Amino acid sequence: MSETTTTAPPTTTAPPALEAREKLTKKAITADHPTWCPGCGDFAVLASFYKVLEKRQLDHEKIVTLAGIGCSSRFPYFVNGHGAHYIHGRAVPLASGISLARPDLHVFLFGGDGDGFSIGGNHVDHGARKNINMTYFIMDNFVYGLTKKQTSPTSPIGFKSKTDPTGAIDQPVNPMKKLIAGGATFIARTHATQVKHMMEMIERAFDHQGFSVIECLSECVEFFPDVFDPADPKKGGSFEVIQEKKWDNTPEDELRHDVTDELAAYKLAQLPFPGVFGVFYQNDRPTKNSLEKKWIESSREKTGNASDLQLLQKTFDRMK
Ligand SMILES: Cc1ncc(C[n+]2csc(CCOP(=O)(O)OP(=O)(O)O)c2C)c(N)n1
Ligand code: SF4
Ligand SMILES: [Mg+2]
Repeated sequence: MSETTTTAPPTTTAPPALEAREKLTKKAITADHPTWCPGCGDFAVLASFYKVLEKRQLDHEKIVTLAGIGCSSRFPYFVNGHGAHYIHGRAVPLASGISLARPDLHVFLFGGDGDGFSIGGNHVDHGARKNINMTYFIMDNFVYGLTKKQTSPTSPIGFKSKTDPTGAIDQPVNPMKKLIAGGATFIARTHATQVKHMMEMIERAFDHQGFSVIECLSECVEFFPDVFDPADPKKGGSFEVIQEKKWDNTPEDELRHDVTDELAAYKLAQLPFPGVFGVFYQNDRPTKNSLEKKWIESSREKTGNASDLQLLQKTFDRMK
C-alpha cells in the first residue's frame, strides 16, 4: 500500500479531482493480450488482480507493476499502468528503489519461484528485513517455465527435469519458512484455482504497510501439470484454509492461528504438502519508507525544498 509522499513529486499536470475521475474499469487496466499457454495458472492471478484494482478503485496513475524474468514475470505487459519487466532475480531492488523514492505509488511486484527464491533469493531476504513497502506476488509452479523445464528451488525431490533427468535430489526451499526467517511482515499462501481466496489475500497484502508477500501455487500446465491437484477440490484435493483467531474468548479460539505468532507460523509451514492456505504471519514493524521519512525531510529542508529536477539541474551545473 502507498504512503504519503516524502519527496517532491515531479512536475506534472495535476491528476483530476476524485469526483472528476472516470471509474477504473477492467478495460482501462487491461493492456496486451496475455501470451501464456492456454490453461496456465497465471491467467487466474491476472484476472484476480484486475478484479482487486477495480474493486479498490485505485488512482490509475499510481499503479506500478514490476517483475523480473520468467513466464509469470510477463505480468506487467498485461496491465495498463506504469511497469517494467526487469532483470531475472533483480525485481526486488528495482521495486525497493521505486517504493522508497515514490512512497505515494502502489508498488506491485510479480514473479516466479526461480526469480524469487533462486537467483533473487538474497534480494528477497533484504527487502524483507528492511520491510520495504510493496506487495509481492510469487507465482510458484515448482519449475522454471520460461526456459522449458529446469528444476527450480521449490521443485520436489524426484522431479524429473532437463537439469535433473533422473529426478531432483536437493531439498526444496520452503517459501513460508524462508519469508518468516527473512523478516517479511505479511506472509500468505494461496492457490490459483481459488479466485475468491486469492483476491482476499491480495487485498490484505495491499492493505498491509510493509514487505507483503503472497506465494500462489500456479500450475505450469506445460512442464509440471497436475502438481497442485492435491489442493484443488475440483480435482479431488482439499483446500484447507487457516482458521485465524477471532479473540472471542471461546474454547474453539484456543485452536485458531494467531497471525502475529512467528513460531505458530513456522509450525504451519512445516505441514506436509499441500499444506494450508491463508495468512501465516503479520507484524506491524515500521517500514524503511517511514523510518527514512524524517531524514529525507530534514535533508530537503536544507536544500530549500528544491524539487528533484532542480537538484539534478544543480548537480549538472556543478559539472560544467
Ligand atoms: C541473469 C539471468 N539468468 C538466467 C536467465 C534465464 N532464465 C530466464 S527465466 C528463468 C527461470 C524462470 O523460472 P521462474 O522464475 O520460476 O518463472 P516461471 O517461468 O516459472 O514463471 C531463467 C533461469 C536470465 N534470463 N537471466
Ligand atoms: S510454460 Fe508453463 S508457466 Fe509458462 S506460460 Fe506455459 S504453462 Fe504457464
Ligand atoms: Mg517457476
